[in-house]
Amino acid sequence: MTDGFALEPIQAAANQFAIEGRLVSVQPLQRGHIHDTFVSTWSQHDGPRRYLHQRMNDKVFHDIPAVMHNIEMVSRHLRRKMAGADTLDGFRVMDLVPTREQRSYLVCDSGQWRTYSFIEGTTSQDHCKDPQQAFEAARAFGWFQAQLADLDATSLRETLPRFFSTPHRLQQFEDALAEDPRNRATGCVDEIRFAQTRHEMAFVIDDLLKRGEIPQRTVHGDTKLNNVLFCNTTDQARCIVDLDTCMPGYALYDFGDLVRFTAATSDEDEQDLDKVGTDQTLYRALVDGYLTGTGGTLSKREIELMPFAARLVTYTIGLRFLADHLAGDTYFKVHRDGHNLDRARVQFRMVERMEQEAEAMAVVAEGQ
Ligand code: GN1
Ligand code: MG
Repeated sequence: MTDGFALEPIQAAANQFAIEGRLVSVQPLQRGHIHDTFVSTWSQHDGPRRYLHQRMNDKVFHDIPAVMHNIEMVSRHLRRKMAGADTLDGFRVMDLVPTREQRSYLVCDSGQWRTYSFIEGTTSQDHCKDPQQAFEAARAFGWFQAQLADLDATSLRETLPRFFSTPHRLQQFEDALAEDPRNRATGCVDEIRFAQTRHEMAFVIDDLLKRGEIPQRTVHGDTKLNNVLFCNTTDQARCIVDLDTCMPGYALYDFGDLVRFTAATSDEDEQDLDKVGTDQTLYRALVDGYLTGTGGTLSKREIELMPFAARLVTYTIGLRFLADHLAGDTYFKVHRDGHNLDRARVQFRMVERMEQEAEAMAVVAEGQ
């Protein structure tokens, strides 16, 4: 057993992928709230090599073929632009390792698995160390989105319907509250009230999209800092990972999620709410990095909405955590009692802090 996982099924799955050499070891990687992730080391003719394996969560992603289809479409699009080179503007693309039967993922008794080559010489970070790193992360996600502007959006499947829609998240929260299957509502009256008093905010972006005032774009959809791989020697962003939620959405979702996570002064599940807030220096670095990365592709309206998006996405993720707490923790992995409620509290406190700092967070767009 390793961290609660039986080793044998993981090794058996890893051995089904077209990897040369002998499997030496496999270890769990604590990453994300959805999939189970492991790193394996193989002894190959030219030395050891590492791979990353993920058992995909099919309770969250009901249509794994569609998820894999999207990842392949996006990777192929980027690779076409690379025209045989190893990198594009200094960025690499994750290599999916096929199964021994030449499929992009494996279906076996222990679940549905995919494998990537590990990009050596890089690391991912859970905490932002300085403004330069924030700038780099934002530049990378902005670059990524700009590269997807000429990808035919109809080629992507909507793997999680209305994933980015705050009105939809509000409805899911209201449904969980109405059902209250674990009788948890009485234990989170303040959080429920917080969610409900801000419900008007939920409709702003969807209305702008409907009226065509901001464009729909293909977005990454999960722009946590730890979804960027940084070069160990130069500290530059080298690769964007976790393409699970690459779908049509709105650009500002990616920016908002970046602020929520990367500029946070605390962990996402911090229990001491006095520590929660948004670091304004990191926030400015994220604005600059994102504007640099998107390279002039954002409209004036989008740029002006950047601080609002930070608040909205933080509120939206808070709604999702609270809804899952009420529903009995069926979506996000939890590691302690009340974990989702703690996460929701952090998001809501962060929204409150951003409301207080709205003026300082304003972004002025130049020109049209
Ligand atoms: C989930 O598991 P991870 O970290 O890749 C979630 C995101 C949330 C995030 C909150 C498919 O992402 O949408 O923003 O947790 N992914 C899915 O930490 O729901
Ligand atoms: Mg993710």
